[in-house]
Amino acid sequence: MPLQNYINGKFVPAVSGETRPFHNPADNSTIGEAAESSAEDAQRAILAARKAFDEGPWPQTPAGARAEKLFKLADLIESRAEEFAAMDTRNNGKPLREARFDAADTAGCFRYYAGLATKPHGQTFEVGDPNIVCQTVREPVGVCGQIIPWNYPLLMAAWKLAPGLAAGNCCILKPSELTPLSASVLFELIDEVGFPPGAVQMVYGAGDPVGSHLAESPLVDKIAFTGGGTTGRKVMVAAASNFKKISLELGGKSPNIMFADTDPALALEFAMFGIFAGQGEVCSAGSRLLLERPLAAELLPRLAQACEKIVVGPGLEEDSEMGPLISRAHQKKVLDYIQAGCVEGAELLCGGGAYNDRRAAGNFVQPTVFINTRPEMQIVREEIFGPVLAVQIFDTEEEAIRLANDTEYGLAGAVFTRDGARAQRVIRRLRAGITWINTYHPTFNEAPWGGYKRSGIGIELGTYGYEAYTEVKQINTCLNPQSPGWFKGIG
Ligand code: TXE
Repeated sequence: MPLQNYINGKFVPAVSGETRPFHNPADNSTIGEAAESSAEDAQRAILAARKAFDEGPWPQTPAGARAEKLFKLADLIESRAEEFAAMDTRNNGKPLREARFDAADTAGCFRYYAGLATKPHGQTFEVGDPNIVCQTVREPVGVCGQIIPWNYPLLMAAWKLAPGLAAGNCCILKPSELTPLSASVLFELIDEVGFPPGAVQMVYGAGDPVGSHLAESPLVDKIAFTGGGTTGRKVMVAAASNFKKISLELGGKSPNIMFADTDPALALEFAMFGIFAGQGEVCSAGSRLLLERPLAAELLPRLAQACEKIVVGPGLEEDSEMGPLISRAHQKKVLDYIQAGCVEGAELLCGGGAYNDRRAAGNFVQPTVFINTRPEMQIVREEIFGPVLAVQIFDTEEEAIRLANDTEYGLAGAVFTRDGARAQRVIRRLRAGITWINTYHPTFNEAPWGGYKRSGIGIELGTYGYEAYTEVKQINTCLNPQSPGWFKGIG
């Protein structure tokens, strides 16, 4: 049976009855169909969410009771983690070991926000009038539309739903039309936990009309979006209609900076892990490798050899270290970028194409490294979102910082060096929101995640991510009510 929407506490097909097939990127076989919704389906979800928020009971449910449901959901996810991992691998392509990590992280995300729901959130303020107690409380924003991409189908659902629900919002999730699979089981578990109808819903379908309807609707109070910049801009423009609260998590072209005193073995592993984890389809990927010249001489020949040894294959095969890209169209886009790099005069250190063997049926691209790049090249400036690394060489700390910041993006970045003071100096001058010293990629539910510059607006995860799903209300209480004596003719 085609995967169904979850609206007002029930699994339902699209009003039109239409469906859309989805695929396994390792061989492009069709593995199922999901509801192909229209604006009407989205509208039904919005109306149910509006009622659930305006009339309750979810926003009024005590934080402890909300937390209990999210803890239970986390337990259920954990108990089916292996199944979730296999689903994301089949539908997204990533190796099983990565999908297993995502499943564990998803449970952890629900658990973290369940815990946070019951922690103190308000403040009191010392104000100029001794008769006034001035305090703030945090309240849910309202109906939240949550639009997610295909690179972390399950985990991105958690990043959106967990803080949204913990704070008492009514959430409508729109998964990517390319990766609907794991969300269907997530919503089976949500149904099993039993949230009030309309508190948490899901609508499958295309960005336009489903995502665009959520972004435009005056009945939606907040839109949270993760995806590409072009779509992000459309979402922001649509959201301006009723001044929705927005959060946008967009792309990146993040620098992985390595000074010459870095242990070459460590440098090699993290250069590769930074870009090839998740096939490079990771917003925070270290897609630019900035090497201090003496390290480059030693590292690059080793990097070329090591890339050839990466086991590229179907994610469901346990020994696969890198899987296929999400779709034929995306594979073509990445191969076109590689072509553009060659035309612009960059040199391929390794990789550069697809495969002619059994992998030809899937969307595989070889781990690819470009050297002899120039800062103005497309492959250095634009997000490729695939296994393509651009190497840039620097001679001084100042030059490293300049090259690192010479990008429209500002999501992530790393610096590798044994000089602790230099590491701090460089990282502080990096115009990016998520940074690492002597490592790359570790991401924590507890810590804020968000980009500078064109990489987005707002912050997810951590306490910041919870606050982003709340409004702040100021409450002033007078301890000694008396006439203000303002209008002389009264009384
Ligand atoms: O993403 P889209 P695409 C980047 C990456 C990639 C590029 C394009 O560079 O190559 O974006 O990817 C929904 N109104 N990232 O086209 O379109 C869509 O259905 C509302 C980085 O696949 O951004 C999906 O659910 N919603 C990124 C979601 O937006 C719309 C992850 C994301 O799809 C919509 C993915 C509309 N008009 C891609 N049109 C990251 N930051 O991690 C589409 N959508």
